[in-house]
Amino acid sequence: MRIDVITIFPEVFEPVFSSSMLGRAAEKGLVQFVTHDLRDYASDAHRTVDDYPFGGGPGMVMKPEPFFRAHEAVTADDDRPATTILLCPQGAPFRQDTAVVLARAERLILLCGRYEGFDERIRSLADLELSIGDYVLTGGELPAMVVVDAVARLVPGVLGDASSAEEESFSMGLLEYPQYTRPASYAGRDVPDVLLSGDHARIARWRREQAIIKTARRRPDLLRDLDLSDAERALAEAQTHVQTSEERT
Ligand code: 9WO
Repeated sequence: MRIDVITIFPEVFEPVFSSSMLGRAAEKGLVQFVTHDLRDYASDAHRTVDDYPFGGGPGMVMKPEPFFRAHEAVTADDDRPATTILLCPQGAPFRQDTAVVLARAERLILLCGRYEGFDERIRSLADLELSIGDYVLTGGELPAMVVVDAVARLVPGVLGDASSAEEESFSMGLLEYPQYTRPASYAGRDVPDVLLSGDHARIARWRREQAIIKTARRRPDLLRDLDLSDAERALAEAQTHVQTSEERT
């Protein structure tokens, strides 16, 4: 997979793209990261990428020409078909299932904005507009890093242990079950006996039960579309009458 990022701050991606997981993926040739300075595609000596909004209003808007020229150049640099993504608060919610779909792409091109918004015509470059959450940031760079991190780790071979991506939070639509490591007793707080039992079937049942309980208490919205057995549904339903640990503090 090749991932291109078009931004006025290409340097902020450097430590992320060379960090442990993504850096190793790039060294192995599994993912190629290429950043592009949007200002290189501006047409004036001042390398201007923003301008005043027609109709008035606060702040500045990203000009269309630099993004169109940059996107044209980046697309033409490689024969493979690319999915272009614009990061903005108005985008579709980015979720684990979005990451799973994007991890199958041969190429991604991420468009990062700044200032108070994009000229609306820039949106036509994107196949997809994505939001990582309902808040406004100073730019699309941090969301782009979030998307790259979530997607790249799902590219086959990137994670050390392939099965950990399968089993983790959200892959079953549930929050993760409680996890423990040594010591078996810490400050008077013991690891649940079942995890020390060596009975793998019992451990699997306990983990699924705990995942359902945790999801029902914290994120009941995640349970509605899930395929639960009658017993599991009853277990989830019972949690709506139980205080969460957050509520007890
Ligand atoms: C800033 C602003 C200030 C005053 C009035 C209106 C305003 N709108 C904005 C704004 O939306 N700025 C954006 C900053 C323009 C596009 C890039 N920026 C951005 C992307 N902020 N937050 C995101 C983002 C992207 C994906 N997921 C969550 C947030």
